[in-house]
Amino acid sequence: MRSPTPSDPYPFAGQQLPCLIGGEFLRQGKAFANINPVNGRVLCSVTEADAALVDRAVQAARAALRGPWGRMSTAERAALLRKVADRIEERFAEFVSAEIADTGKTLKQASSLDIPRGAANFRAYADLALARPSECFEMATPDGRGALNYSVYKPVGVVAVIAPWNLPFLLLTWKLAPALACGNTVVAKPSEETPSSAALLAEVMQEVGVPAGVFNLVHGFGPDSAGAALVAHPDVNAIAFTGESATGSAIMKSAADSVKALSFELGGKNAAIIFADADFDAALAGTMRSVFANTGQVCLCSERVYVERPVYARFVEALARGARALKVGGPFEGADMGPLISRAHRDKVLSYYRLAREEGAGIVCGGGVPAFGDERDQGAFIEPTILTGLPESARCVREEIFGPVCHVAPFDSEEQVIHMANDTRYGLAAAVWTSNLQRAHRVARQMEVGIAWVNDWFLRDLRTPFGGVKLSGIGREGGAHSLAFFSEAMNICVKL
Ligand code: NAD
Ligand code: 6OD
Repeated sequence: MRSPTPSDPYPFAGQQLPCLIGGEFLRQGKAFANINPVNGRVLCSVTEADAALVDRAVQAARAALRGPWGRMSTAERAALLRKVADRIEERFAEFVSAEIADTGKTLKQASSLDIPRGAANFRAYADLALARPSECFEMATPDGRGALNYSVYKPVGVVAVIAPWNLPFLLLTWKLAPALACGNTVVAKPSEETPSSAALLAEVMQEVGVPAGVFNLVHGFGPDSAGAALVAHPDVNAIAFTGESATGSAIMKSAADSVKALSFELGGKNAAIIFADADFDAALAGTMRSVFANTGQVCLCSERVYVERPVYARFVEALARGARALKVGGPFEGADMGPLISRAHRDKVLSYYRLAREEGAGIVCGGGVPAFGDERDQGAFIEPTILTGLPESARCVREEIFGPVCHVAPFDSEEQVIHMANDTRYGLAAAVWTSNLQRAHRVARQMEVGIAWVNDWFLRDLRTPFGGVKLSGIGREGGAHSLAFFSEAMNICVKL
């Protein structure tokens, strides 16, 4: 798989990205601009689906359930999903180009995480769907009747997949692949900030022969646009959504009228806990990653770092040294950190940098915007930032910022840090750094989150449950959990 070079063009330069509905690429109605966050330039325009186009997409998906897709065996569907993965790899450079153009993320990350995970998602769910066991219960009643109960798994129907902009391809395919593997048809809506990798995927679906209407793609915004129309549509059976907690809440209200099944992966305010007995260098490198990866725009990022007092000062100093050494720049500059997704998001993150000062934080490093003296000054770059000295009640310690920033606080006991880490309305992820095995298990288990890493961060096995508690989500995906959400289990009871 070849990574793109600066001479590889953005695949959709000067074009209008279409929606894909019932096997037809459609460019009609309104369009909006797709902006490159590295320099503020327009990359392409994007067809915005209105309620009528969303309705066509849902009807196409409904019709496709009754077509060849509905009659295919799991093995035939799995074979098609593997072809999708193969084709993503054949067009790897284009996918990476599309992803880095929309997000400005580093070439290294897009080539090693975002796009490979997209292909891996399709392969993983092809395998998992094929290997799915069925339950069987033999029963006998006291009056001598007997029966054999077995379970069959049917598609839920038309699934809406709504994705955010931070890991666009990884997160879209994370839901799309199991939805298709289970025999559903899908109307997908990527974020308005990141339409390009989804647009390429639409081409790939056509190229490998996924039947018309099985995968439909609509572009647009949330409120008063494609997103809101999709989640309110009465013919959508289930919604798999990743995004902000507030958006999840709005979607839940809208979906309530037609009682849709919901799976939500939402925001986080995740803690990293570093005990004094941790391997210092490993904890430092892991925390650098967990705070600054993808410019802090990963729902799993650590925005609260708790360090045991004996190593606190040394850890803060080393983290600040690491943050100052991060090279900030565009995808092809060998940078460690790209821009934020947009100027609007940068305004939000900068408002938290200002708020931190007002709340009395020490700004150990960063806190502003880098100056390049070239076109990148029109982009959405921001400095990696480390805060200290805030009370646990400060808004900067409680609210999700979603940027390259963390607050570092000392702690004195295991009991205290468990309380601090759990004292949040979110509950997505935690990272615990210690060389004491018993403490590792004890503390990890007490984290009120969906996933706790011990001595690592963002190490993923796609068979494991993934999701959040409290404001961080509803339900679990991953492995058998995704298969369960995207299927209707049915019991057949045969009298013996
Ligand atoms: P967002 O909620 O603003 O948007 C996500 C998607 O929802 C976009 O496609 C958007 O157009 C759509 N949308 C917005 N309002 C809608 C509405 N009313 N009806 C239907 N669709 C609507 O989120 P974002 O800013 O794109 O992403 C960042 C957020 O996502 C952060 O809060 C982050 O923590 C969260 N996130 C969570 C996970 C997880 O796995 N838990 C993963 C990635 C991102
Ligand atoms: O790795 C995954 O499967 C996953 N859903 C990651 C989410 C990352 C959030 O930004």
